[in-house]
Amino acid sequence: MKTKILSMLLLIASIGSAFAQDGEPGPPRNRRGGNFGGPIELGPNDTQTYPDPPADITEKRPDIPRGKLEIVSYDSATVGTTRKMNVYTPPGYSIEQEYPVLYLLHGIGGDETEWERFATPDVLFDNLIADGKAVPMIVVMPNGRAQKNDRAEGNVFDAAPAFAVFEKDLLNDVIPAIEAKYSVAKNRELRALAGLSMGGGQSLNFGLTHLETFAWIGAFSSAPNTRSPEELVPDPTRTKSQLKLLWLSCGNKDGLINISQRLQRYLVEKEVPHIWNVDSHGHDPTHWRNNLYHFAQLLFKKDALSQPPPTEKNLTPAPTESK
Ligand code: FER
Repeated sequence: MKTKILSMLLLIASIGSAFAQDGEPGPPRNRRGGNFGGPIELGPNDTQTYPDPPADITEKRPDIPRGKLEIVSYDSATVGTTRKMNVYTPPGYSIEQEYPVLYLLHGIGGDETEWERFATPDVLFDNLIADGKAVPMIVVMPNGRAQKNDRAEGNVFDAAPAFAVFEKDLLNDVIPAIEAKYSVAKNRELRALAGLSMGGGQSLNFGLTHLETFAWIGAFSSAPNTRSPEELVPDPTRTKSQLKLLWLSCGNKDGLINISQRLQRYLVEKEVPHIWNVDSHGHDPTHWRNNLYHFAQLLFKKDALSQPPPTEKNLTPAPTESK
């Protein structure tokens, strides 16, 4: 019961922090009926394939090596301003090695700090790396609203076009800035792109049409900015041969699930391997955190798409409230 109330409060707080940045408390103006999108219709394959992880995956452990989180500025020729991104370097980061990179994109109400507020990826990755569950990688959290004023202000939906412009900023400005500053691998097999909601749509739109740049793609609760499956995967055979991992997920209480379902159905029809995880969450940070946790463990590993999902048994069970 206590956990239920706590998670309800967290959900309310997260929606508030995602959308109440124009000084008006509560959900954004054009949010319909307390949930985005239309009615939710679940099919037989819309099931949870990866279990909810334990509650402590983002708990700071005092006894393990820590990575570093820093705000980095870069000059964006696309936008014509100096922009900011949040960058995680793993524990023991050294220029003697070349690291793979995950570019991680936020939602419509967020900015370069949103993932940190929602899921503390630095703690999540420190824990996964300490347990040998994820390979050391750099995680770049840029600002996906590619316009001069890139703060999440006013009606956040007005900036939707700037989320499309970000394709250029990412490819021409963000990636070169990261590759100039950090010791990173510069090939597609060691570059991943993932995001939540608007950032999920961006990851599909930019990733699937730039497989020469990204081989690993993750999209959690993708928003209506997601292009049609035919545009994203015009040549299924080619997509199939280039993708190392395509992770699609959505909560079964998320009114945007039809966006992910449309692509997922198409991928099935065209026999493009992918992971489809429909858990019991809504359009909320728990879904994003949990799916990042599982996605991160597959990244940059051999045969990621054919790894069997973990079962409840090989996960540490969440602590029970009372006996
Ligand atoms: C929409 C509903 C939701 C939309 C975008 C969103 C562009 C994005 C939500 C988010 O990023 O959380 O109609 O249109």
